[in-house]
Amino acid sequence: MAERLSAEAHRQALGGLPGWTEVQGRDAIGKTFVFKDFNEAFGFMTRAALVAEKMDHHPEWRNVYKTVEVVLSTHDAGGVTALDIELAKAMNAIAKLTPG
Ligand code: H2B
Repeated sequence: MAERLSAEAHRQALGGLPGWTEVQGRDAIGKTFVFKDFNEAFGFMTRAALVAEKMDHHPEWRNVYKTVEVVLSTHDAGGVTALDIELAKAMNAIAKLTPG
C-alpha cells in the first residue's frame, strides 16, 4: 500500500504542482479548476475519471457548471501519498489539453 508522504516530501511535491494547495484541517491536497463552460469541465472530468480508474485511485470532486473542485487523498493511508501527486499531475496535464 502507498505510504503517506513526509511533511517535507509533501511540501516539495506541491511546489511542482501549479494550483494545488493543502486542504485545511486534513491531510489532503486540493485544486479548483475553472473551464470555459460545462462541456469543457465535464470533458476534463471524463478524461480524469478514465485515468483515475486505471490507477485505481479516485478523486473527491464537485462540479458546478464550469468549475470542478478536486480534493485528493489516499483513503487507505489516511493522507497524501505518491498516488495523489501522480493523479494531480495527470489532472493538470489533462486540463491543459482541454481548450478554454
Ligand atoms: N482512491 C483513493 N483516493 N484512495 C484510496 O485509498 C482508494 C481509492 N482505494 N480508490 C482504492 C480505490 C481501494 O478502495 C480499492 C479496493 O482498490
